[in-house]
Amino acid sequence: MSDKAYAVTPEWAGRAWIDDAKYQALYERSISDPEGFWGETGRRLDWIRPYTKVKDTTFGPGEVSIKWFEDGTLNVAANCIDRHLATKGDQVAIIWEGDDPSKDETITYSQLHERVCKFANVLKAHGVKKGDRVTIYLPMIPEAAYAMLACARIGAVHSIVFAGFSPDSLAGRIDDADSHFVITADEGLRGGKTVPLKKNTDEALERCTKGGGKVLVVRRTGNPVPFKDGRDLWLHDELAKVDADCPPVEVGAEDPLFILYTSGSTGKPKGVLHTTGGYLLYASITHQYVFDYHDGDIYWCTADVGWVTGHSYIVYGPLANGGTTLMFEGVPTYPSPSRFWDVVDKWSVNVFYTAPTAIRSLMGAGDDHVTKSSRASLRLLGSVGEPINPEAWEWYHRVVGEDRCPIVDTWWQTETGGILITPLPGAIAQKPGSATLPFFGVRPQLVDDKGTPLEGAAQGNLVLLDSWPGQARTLYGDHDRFVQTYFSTYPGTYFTGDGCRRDEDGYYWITGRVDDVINVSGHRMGTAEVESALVTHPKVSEAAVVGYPHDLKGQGIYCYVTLNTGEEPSDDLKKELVKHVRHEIGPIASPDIVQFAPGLPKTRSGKIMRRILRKIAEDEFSALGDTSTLADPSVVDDLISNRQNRK
Ligand code: 6R9
Repeated sequence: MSDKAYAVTPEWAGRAWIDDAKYQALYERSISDPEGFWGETGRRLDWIRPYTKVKDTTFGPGEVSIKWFEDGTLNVAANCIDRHLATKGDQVAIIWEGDDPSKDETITYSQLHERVCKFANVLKAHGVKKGDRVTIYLPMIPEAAYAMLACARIGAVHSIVFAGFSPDSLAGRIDDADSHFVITADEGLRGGKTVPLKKNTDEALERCTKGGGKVLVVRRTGNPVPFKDGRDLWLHDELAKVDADCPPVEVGAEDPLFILYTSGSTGKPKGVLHTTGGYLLYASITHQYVFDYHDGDIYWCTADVGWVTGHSYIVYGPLANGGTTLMFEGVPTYPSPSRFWDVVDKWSVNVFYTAPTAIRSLMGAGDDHVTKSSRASLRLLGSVGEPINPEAWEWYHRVVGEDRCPIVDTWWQTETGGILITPLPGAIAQKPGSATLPFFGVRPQLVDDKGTPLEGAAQGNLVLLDSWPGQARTLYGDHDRFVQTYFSTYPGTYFTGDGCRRDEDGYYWITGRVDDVINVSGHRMGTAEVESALVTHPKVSEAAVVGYPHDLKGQGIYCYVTLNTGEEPSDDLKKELVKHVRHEIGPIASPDIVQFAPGLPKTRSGKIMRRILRKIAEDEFSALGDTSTLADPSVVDDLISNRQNRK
């Protein structure tokens, strides 16, 4: 091995589903015979009508079309619940750990079945049908999982909007999905603070121009909230009116399961659409092999169901596998930075999956918070959402895992549905900071900016040469944008938007986004979204936003703002602009740095040269490169002398 590596221990090679020999053989097979490999693997799901076709996919050039198991039918809720009832009815499906450490609940598969059926009957009673889009704006409470599975049970398409998004963001997503049913809660509770979800929903619905309809409200905190008769419904009232008999609807493998909005290079979020059969199969197989999940294991993914990680690895993957999945309402630091490890001990968690930003912040809080817990139950650790720096990886390994637990650094995206590049813990030696090798069926390639393939050890742009079952099929209502965004940069391949290095051992090291997407605390954010929010402020004329390296968040948000003529820059105005962006998009989009700039560096054709802005934000202005194409090179001097991130 060319770098420091952590070999697979004999114990792991012996106990894991996949050891080195199996990885090699199955990977080979999955690439040389995808039809055969996935055709067999697809049988891990329960099909109503078994498929006869397996793979029908093309990445162009020209038409892009992705279909898996096209003529099969199934139901996702039946796969995640009903088929486990005979053997696992009394096994816990979901452990819910509240924000307040004294509040928790366990839900068995039988209970889950009853609750999801009743929930689905409430949806049906209010006219929700197969194919309808249902917007879910909920905190991390079991009802979020019930709502997802209830939609799946009746063939409705859920669109979850993270509970940290603003009313404006919510409204945009309700309208884009043309959704006429919203599920929310009176309030959320995180780190002891309430989040006004119902109030936000009311505001969002006032702004909607297309979507809207009924609002189903879960009572979470019980604090009084406004209620609109005829439109708003209390979940507990509605549940009292329905029974628990709700047969699962037969759904085509290529019928939509959910839409999930994610940031791209333009201001408008993209409605990534996932379908039923291939998605569930891929979530299920990756959950089993990557986390080496065995019956009886207690598995905890700390993500929120508002992100794709919560979809695939809190709800669909673990439940499809008949597992026990822990759902956590709170935050890593409440009531103290020991919270994660207290929860691990409380429920004897075996597999723990979190994000580098959380690891870095807990690392900063000091080892004592970790070492005072036992963590004896932990066997495997995971990381997702952004590149993990080797120091954080080593700390996670040594302090949290006591050198005993392998770490799976899993690279994937909202669009990929499930994990694509990752070590398998019984098969692949880990190198701190590398996502290592592709999962079955995944064909990564590095290309230079012209699209020329790079062989051997190299650095370039990461593309994928062929489809896998979990891949997104389109952007909701905008297939052209889907083709344009992912398949036109390097025709015939799926472009991930990530830069990547491959080392002498063939290991992949993701270096971060190469487009105008930044990754703040593991959350994807389009710089254009933040810019659009800034320019809606009455005093702002123009704005340019870039990412810069941030110790805890991975990347921070650096905003260059040009004010309207006559407006005076001030610290108060900076604060006001930060507040404005939080209000427009949500707290996850809080600018870290605002720099007032009388002018932005533009080419003669009016394009902002972000390369220069990035360098100045990084405090690396000695290496600005060629500035001769700028319309007015003198703006750069002002930007440098007023730079806000001096190291
Ligand atoms: C699952 C998820 C996707 C972007 C992706 C990449 C970054 C995710 C990573 C990682 C390095 C990892 N990313 N996992 N970078 N190592 N293990 O996060 O989906 O929110 O769509 O973000 O996140 O840049 O392109 P999503």
